Amino acid sequence: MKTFILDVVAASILLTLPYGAACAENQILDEIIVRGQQESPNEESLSINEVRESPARDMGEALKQIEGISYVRKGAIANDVVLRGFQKDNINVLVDGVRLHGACPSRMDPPSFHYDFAEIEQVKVIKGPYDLTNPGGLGGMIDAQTKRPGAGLGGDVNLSYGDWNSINAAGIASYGTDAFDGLLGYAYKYSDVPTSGDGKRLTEIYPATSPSRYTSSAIDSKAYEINTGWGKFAVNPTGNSRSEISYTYQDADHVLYPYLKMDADYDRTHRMNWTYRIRKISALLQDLKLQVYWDTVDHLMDDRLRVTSQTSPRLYSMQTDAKTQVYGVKLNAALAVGPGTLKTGLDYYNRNWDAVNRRAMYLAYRDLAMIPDAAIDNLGMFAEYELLPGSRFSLKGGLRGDLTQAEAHKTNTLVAAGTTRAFADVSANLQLTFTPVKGLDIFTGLARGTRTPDQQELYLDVPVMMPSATSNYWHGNKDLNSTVNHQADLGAKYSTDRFYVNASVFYSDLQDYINFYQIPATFEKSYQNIHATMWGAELGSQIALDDDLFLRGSLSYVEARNESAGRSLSEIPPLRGTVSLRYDTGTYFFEALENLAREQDRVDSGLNETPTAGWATTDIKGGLNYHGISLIVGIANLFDKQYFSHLSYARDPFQSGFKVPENGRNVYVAMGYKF
Ligand SMILES: [Cu+2]
Repeated sequence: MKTFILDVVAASILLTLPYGAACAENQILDEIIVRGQQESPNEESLSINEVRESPARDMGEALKQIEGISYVRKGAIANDVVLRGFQKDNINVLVDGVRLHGACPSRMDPPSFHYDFAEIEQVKVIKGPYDLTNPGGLGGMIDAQTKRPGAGLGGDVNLSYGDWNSINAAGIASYGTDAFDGLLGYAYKYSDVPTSGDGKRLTEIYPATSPSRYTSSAIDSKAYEINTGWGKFAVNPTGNSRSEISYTYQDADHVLYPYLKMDADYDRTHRMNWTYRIRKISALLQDLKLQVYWDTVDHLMDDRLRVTSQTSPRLYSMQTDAKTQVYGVKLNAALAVGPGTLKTGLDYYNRNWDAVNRRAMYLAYRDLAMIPDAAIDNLGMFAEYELLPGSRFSLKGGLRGDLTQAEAHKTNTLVAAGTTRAFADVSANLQLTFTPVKGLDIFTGLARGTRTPDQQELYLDVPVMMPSATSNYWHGNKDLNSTVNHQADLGAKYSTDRFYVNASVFYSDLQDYINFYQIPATFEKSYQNIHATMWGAELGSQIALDDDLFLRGSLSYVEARNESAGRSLSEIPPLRGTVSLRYDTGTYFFEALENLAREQDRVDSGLNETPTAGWATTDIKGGLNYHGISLIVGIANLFDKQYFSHLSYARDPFQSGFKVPENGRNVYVAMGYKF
């Protein structure tokens, strides 16, 4: 393996030298132009090339490069995306517009865990409740867009290898003509347990007295092993129409979560998506798209790798067997009306969620309807009008209405089978972009976003025999209301071909924000509607200096308050920033990146959340790009710093009680070949 890598390095350098200057123009300049001139100040994007250069294990981790995005870390993989402090169902995390939900009630498998990098071309981010084409997403939307096959025969092979035997291998083959195209892909990911800056494995964070500590044989086991296979096939019956069907199967095996008291035995995911699209049907009807999708996840977790399992009559003392399924249909149209475009659509989805918990001792492994096979049905429609850009003012606004029903199909101690709730929600926004001089865009937005409570927040039930300070009764609240977010955004972006700077500020007033809390004077935790406010700001800039040097910097800040209780909200990321300097000729590059985070001392005292210290780490990387071949060598956390992200400690349920440190120094090599 090592000699092979060295051979490739040597061959690539020899091939490259005579051509260095010729291929100079330059992906980074293209990125500056896209970010500076093609995206609104409240939009961001991440290309798959940027992901490939990073040591990120999954999309949740890779997206932290974007201002305003951070992630919850539970172990070596399966990081959960956080956008401006908004988590979970407060944001929509989609793939090609498909709604996808994880099965685990502890979010071991967030949506972004269920697709592989290699499936994705780029990720689009909208900050704030400005997407009306999907229900929910009151904090924003993250949509991963999958690769589309090009003309002729094509392929893409990627292999990365790094410390802790971490492997990420993927291959795609595609073929396309005018009439049809298709692709097939396969990806394999594996890693042993990473070590943090103190030299200890993530499985060694527990004291010797903790019953949740890993058994001696599990400490050195693999951290995860994931196989993903997918295919996409499309026909173009006429020059203006296209029908596309895609299917993905993912099998994740033995995924460790030191953040929790259990680990995943497996996650098995099916994703299917079919679309039919016709453009330019008439002068009025510009675009018509029908989409039908289905996905399902089967997740099993237990404590068989922990000391808690060792005295139990079965392999495990606690287990959760969870299944979820989403299917939906969307019909969207774009019409040329007056001086602009009217977009309108009708959509429906059904999300079912069933989690069965089994525990030893007094529960005698009885089946408990932790999430009582509960369904959410949502029917919505929207209309949005956009004045064609080109003048100094561009205006966009719209309205969306949703009718939602939640129903439990099983009985638990909280609800009886057949219990239903109904919700009616209205979302709306108005966005104005003013361009006083070329290159300067000023964005203002006013929006109302909503989201309904999910099955877990409504109907969850995890009884304990004797609730205590260390063993709380965790349950849902079937009387929760939908959250309504009234948000204002102000942003300014200035750009030229070689430079952009983007600054944005937002303020959110959240009525009926769904907050996880300790019920006073009890040993119970549940969800409550509170009045909350959030505000924050982001700053991003990228500059092409002379001599192929590029400077990039970012800052993200958010502050969130529980106004009902007069204290901070839990799990809010601290002030963060990055600064990087890159030398990039278009053929080869070298980059040094500094990551910085301040202390987070705005914590939720009601949940006994504790402050997290600030930190700074350094990453370096360098590489070559030549005629479709790329080679990257990087060192993340160069100085092997021991540090913690604030979002690395689970409160409840099945909390382990320990923070998961970030990875220590790790070296990685990534190779790619595209034809
Ligand atoms: Cu789980």
